[in-house]
Amino acid sequence: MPSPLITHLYTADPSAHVFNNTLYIYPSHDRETTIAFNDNGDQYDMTDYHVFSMDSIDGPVTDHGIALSANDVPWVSKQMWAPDAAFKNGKYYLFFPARDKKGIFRIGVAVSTAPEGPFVPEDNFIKGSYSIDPAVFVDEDDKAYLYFGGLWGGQLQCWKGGEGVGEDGVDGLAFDASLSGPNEPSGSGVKALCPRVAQLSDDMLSFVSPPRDLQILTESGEPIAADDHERRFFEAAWMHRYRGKYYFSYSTGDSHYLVYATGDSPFGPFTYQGRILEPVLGWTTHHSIVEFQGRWYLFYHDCELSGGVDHLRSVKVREILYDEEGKISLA
Ligand code: FUB
Repeated sequence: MPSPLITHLYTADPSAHVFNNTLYIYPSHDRETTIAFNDNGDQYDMTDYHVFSMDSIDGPVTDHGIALSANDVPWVSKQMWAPDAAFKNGKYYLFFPARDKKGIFRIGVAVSTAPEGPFVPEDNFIKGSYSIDPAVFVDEDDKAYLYFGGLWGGQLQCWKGGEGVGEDGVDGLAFDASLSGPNEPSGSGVKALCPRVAQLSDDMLSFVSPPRDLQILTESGEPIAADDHERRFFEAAWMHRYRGKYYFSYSTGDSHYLVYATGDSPFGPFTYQGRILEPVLGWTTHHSIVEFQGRWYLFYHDCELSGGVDHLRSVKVREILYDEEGKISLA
């Protein structure tokens, strides 16, 4: 079994990117808490982000220290969850979810001139943003997209049809706090909730248009069903491109798989392809996929270092391979 890459802190939800020939990891920073485990994820009570880097996949990992703290973000109340980062316009952008002062998960952005930060946050969250686990993807034509969403504690199921832009600032959706926790749609013939995608403005600070559903279909072209817990989207969106195809990967949550789907456009639709990683030790599973020095890697986390404590996770890495049809397997 691979060893944790970082042992002096607990780290989770690793978003890995290569900037200036160096591999940077943007993870959550897990911390000890007395909050009991619950299905709302209250035990994931993080307050800051560190950025890490590696010059080679087997080399030492450098901790660049605190890159952003909740105390520095005016709109945040608590729970700085899984972040991601991107480079565009000569700047580095850190996207992060957290609860706002009303307890609603939103997505914020912070900017730096260096990949390791420190990052300076915008005063408010991205207008029209909601839920968790932002993954930012800058395509070859330099257009940038934000993928996001998470069920249960991630509140995706709390956003239901509304008219116009509601008081919570989300176009066509209204927030229903009574649906927090494990209240996703269920029942035969019901479609699973979709992850969301929005194109980002050139300055990376706002959505070009309201987020839309990212369709994930079965091989026969049907939307994945809500009760198909081994394949339906739960959280941990990630987008990468391989040989001209778009790969959307994600966690199935309560069935604990990392799976992927492929498509021909960053907006989808995507067709389910299979599993990348079987369940790890711990409830959550979350990852990123990146090419570094000519090989492809899966960054993920498990709870081996903490002896199985769900909210104390550690980042690990494994090489992945593609076959001739572009199917992913672990090396
Ligand atoms: O780290 C907190 C949450 O746990 C993340 O946002 C989810 O993806 C899960 O890993």
